[in-house]
Amino acid sequence: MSNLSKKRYTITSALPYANGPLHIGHLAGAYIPGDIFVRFLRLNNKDVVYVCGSDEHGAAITIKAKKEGVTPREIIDKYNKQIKESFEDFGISFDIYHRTSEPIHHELSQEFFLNLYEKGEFIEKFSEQYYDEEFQQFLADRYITGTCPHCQSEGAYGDQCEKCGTSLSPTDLINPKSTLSGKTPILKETKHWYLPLDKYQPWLEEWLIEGKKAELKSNVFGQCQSWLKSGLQPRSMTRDLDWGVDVPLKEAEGKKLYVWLDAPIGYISATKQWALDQGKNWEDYWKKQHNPEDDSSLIHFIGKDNIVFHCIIFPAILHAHGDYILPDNVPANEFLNLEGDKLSTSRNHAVWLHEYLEEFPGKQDELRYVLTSILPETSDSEFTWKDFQARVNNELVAILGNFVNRVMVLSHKYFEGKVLKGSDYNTIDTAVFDELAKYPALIEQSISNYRFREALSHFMNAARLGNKYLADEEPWKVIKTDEERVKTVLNVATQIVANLAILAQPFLPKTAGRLFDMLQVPVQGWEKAGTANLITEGHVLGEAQLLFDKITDEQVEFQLEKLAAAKANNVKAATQVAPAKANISFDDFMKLDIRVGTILEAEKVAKTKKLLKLKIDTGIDQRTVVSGIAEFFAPEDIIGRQVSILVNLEPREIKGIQSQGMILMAEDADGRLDFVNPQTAITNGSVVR
Ligand code: B3M
Ligand code: ZN
Repeated sequence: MSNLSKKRYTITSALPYANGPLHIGHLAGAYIPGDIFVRFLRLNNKDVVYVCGSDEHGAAITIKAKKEGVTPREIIDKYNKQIKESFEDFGISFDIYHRTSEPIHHELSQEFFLNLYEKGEFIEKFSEQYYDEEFQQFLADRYITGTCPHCQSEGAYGDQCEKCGTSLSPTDLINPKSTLSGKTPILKETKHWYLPLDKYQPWLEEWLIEGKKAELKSNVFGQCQSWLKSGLQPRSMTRDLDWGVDVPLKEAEGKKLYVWLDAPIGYISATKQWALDQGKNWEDYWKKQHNPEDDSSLIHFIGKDNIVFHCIIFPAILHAHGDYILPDNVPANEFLNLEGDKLSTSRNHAVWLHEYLEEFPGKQDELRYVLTSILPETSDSEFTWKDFQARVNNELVAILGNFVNRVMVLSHKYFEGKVLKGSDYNTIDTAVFDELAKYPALIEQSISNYRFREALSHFMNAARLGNKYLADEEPWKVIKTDEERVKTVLNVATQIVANLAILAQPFLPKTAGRLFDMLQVPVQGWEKAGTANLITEGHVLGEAQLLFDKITDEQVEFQLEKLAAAKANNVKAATQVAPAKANISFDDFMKLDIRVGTILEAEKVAKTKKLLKLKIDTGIDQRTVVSGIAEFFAPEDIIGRQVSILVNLEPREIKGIQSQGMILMAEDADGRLDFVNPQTAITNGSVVR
C-alpha cells in the first residue's frame, strides 16, 4: 500500500503527437495502464488529476504536413480532433485533454525557458548545423537522412538509425541529404541554448539511481542506468525551425524551443487549464511549496521510447527550475507487436482505435480486457485476433458473463428478482466469503506496483470463484428439493456479483456500470469491496442483460483480411509500375516544348480540393497554370521552386481560369506526386529535352 499512501496524485499519460490516429500499441503503452491506475485512485477517494493532450510541435508534425501537402496547423487540428474523440469513445478518463498549441502552454513554456535562462542554467553554444540552401532553412535532425555509420544502412535519420537503433547526430551520417530539397546540405553556424545535463549527472545519480532503485520497474531502471553510464552530454533546448514555441529572447528570433522541452511542460499547462475550468489551484498538483509534507505524487505513464525524456531530461529541467515536485515513478511499458510483426503506421500494419470502435461498437471493454491481459509490462508482447477472440469468448463470455447471467436469470426465475435469505450460511458459503474478502487487497497490491496484468487476473479469479460456487451448488437442481437453500445460494452469488461490480471498475468501467445498473444499486467505492452484505434482503434486482457476446470467426477473418490487404498494398505500391507506352518518333518528341520555370505565386483554387493556381516565370513570359497538386503541396511551401513546364500545350479553361501550360509531375502507384525539377538552380527558360 506504500505507493498509494499519498493524498494527491498528478497522473500523466504521454502526449501523443497529433500527426496520426491512435492504435492499440499506444493504448497498451501509456493509456490503459494510466487509466486503470487513475480509476483505482478515484475509487479510493484520492485527490487525482489525470492530464493528457496532443503534442503539436516538432518535426513529427511538420514532416507529416509536408507529406500531406498541407500546413502544420491543418495537421494538428485534424489529428487532435480524431485522437480526442477516440479517447473519449474508448473511455480513457482524462480530466483534461489539452493541446500544446494553446497560448497558455506557449506562455508557460517560455516562462520555464526564461526562468532557467535568467538563472544562467543554459550554456550558449555556436555550432555548425546542416542548412538547406535551396529552402534557406536549418535542418532539424529528422530532416536529414543518410547512411548509418554503424550498420551502413541507408535512410538513417539525423538523430537515429531505425535499422540498428543507434542514436546519432546529423554530422555522423555518411552522405547526408536534406529531405526538403534532396540535396547535400551545407554546414552553417548557428547559436543555441544547451541544458548542461552533464552538470546534473551527480544529482541524477543520487535522485534516480540510488533513490529509486527499489521503485522503478526493471526495464526503466536499466535504461536510466545505461544512459548515465555512458555519460550525459549538454542537450540543445532550442532549434532552428519554423513551427513550435518561440524562444523568448530578442537574439533568438526565428528559433523555437526544442519539442522535448515544451512537450512535458504540456502536462503542467494542461493541469493549469483544468484548474482554471474547475476552480482549483494547479500549484497544489505541481509545486513544492504547496506540498510541504510531500503529499503529492507525480507519475508518468509512457512507452519505452520516452524513458530518457521523462526520467532524465524533464526531471533535470524541473530540478533546475527548483519550484516543482519531481516524478515519483515512470512506469514505462515495452512495445506491443501485432500478428508476428512490429506495429507500423507507415505500413498500415496496425489496429486503429477509431476503426475498432466503428467495427466493434459497444465493445470497448473487450479491447481493454484483452490489451490489459497482454500489456507489455516487462517485455514486448503480442496481439493477435485469434487470441482476442479466445480471451473474449473463453474468459469474458464463459466466465464473467456466464456467471452474472446465471445469477440474474435464476433469481428472476425462482424469486421474481428478489434477493432472499433462506437457510443459514453453511461452511461452503463462509469459505467463499472468506476467499472473496482477499481480492481487494490482492488487486490493490498489484495495481500499486504497476502490475496490471496480474491485477486483472486476480479480478478474473474472483469471477471464477463465483462461477465455481454456482456450478458446485447447482441451484437449478436443488430447487426441486430445498428452496430455502436456493434462496441462500443465490443470495451469496448476488453478493459476489456486487463485489465484482466494484472490483471491475478500474479494468472494465462500462461493464461495471452495467453491473450496478442490473443490480439496481448505486455505484460503490473500493472500501466496500470484499464485504458479504452489499445487497440487503428483499432488494429487487433489475433486468438481466447479456454482458458480452462471442467474437465470431467471421469477425476475426475480416480483421485478418484487412491486415493482409494492407500488406499486399505495400508490396504492390513498392513494385507496381505502369508498363511502357508505344514508341514515338524523335520528331514527335521534339514537338514538346518543355522549359524550366520558377513558381512566383501560388494559391488554392476556391472550392476545389486538388487545384492550385500558379504564376510561373517561364523565361519566355510569366503565365498562369492550374495544377492538380494541392493535396501534396501547400502554396506557401512551393513559391520559389523551379519546375519543368510544358509551355506549348494548348491553353485550357479550368474552373474559369485560363491555364497556359502544364507542370510536369512524377506520380507513383499510390498517386503521390512530386516535381520534376533541376538539381541546381538554372536559368528560367532553359530547355528540357
Ligand atoms: N509526443 C512522443 C511520442 O508520442 C511524444 C510524447 C510526449 S510526452 C511529453 O512517442
Ligand atoms: Zn544503423
